[in-house]
Amino acid sequence: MRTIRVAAAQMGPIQKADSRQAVVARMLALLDQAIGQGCDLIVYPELTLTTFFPRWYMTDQAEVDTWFERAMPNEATRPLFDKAVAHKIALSLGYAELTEDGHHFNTQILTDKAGTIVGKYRKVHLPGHAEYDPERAFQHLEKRYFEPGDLGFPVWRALGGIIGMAVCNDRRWPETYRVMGLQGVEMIVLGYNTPSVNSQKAEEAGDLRMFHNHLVVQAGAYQNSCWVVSVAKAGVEDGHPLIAGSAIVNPDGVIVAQAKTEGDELIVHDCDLDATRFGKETIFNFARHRRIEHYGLITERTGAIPPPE
Ligand code: CDV
Repeated sequence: MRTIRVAAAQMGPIQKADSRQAVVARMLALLDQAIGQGCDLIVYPELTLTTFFPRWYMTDQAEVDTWFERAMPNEATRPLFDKAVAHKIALSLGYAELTEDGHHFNTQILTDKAGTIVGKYRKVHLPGHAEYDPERAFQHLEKRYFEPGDLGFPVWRALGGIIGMAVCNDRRWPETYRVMGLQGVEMIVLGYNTPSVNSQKAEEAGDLRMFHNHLVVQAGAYQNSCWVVSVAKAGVEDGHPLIAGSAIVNPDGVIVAQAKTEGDELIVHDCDLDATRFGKETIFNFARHRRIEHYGLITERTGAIPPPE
């Protein structure tokens, strides 16, 4: 058995006025729990350090940049890295990244147990819009504040396995999982901030949104025979509710641990990476069964074009 004891560190709401230091204090409390339970890896959600700021329309780039991190670790997150290193636990954490040459990404990182960043992923599938949209009940301006990730979907040999990352909306796209599946991924860690309400369809039920949340990660895990650790930022942020439902999914697509609250909550599971083998060697043995001669449209075409009438 190659087991990673993983902790999914769901975060409750973070208000606009909350400081990075206050958030990191909450993250440290979850880290303490994970250390107490002997975890190898703790996974925090998308944009862990701040409120989900893309819901706010801003025109002043200097103001926008206050939501971004120019270095990782930095002064605010150093205590997290220091504690993780002292207790030999790996971290995965989402944050808004501002690069030295001025690029903006929605980023997730993975450290090893020595605190070295061994993996960086930048969100590819940015949902929402770039300009103020008066038709929506609230804004979702990721396309305004971030550039699409420029690193693809890499995987890393870490913690004795093959690990990949994704960020929120990426989890809804089968391509995300398959590109990593084609690199033999054994565990995908991801975080999300998913509004409980559809800004363009008020009547969409919260239950349906939770169903979709789980459907996509369960399908991705099963179809690629890997573990998926899916971690929410949840609860009501400045009047805007986010779904919870953080889950750890096994390679059969079954949820083996799920958060019960909408607050800061740790869920833990021993993930045996060897449990990915059976699916990878049988029904999802890609080398034996895939038919790439029929998949060309996937990379040739972006939008759907129905056949002529
Ligand atoms: N942060 C996100 O990427 N949220 C999207 C919402 C807008 C649908 C999600 O896929 O959950």
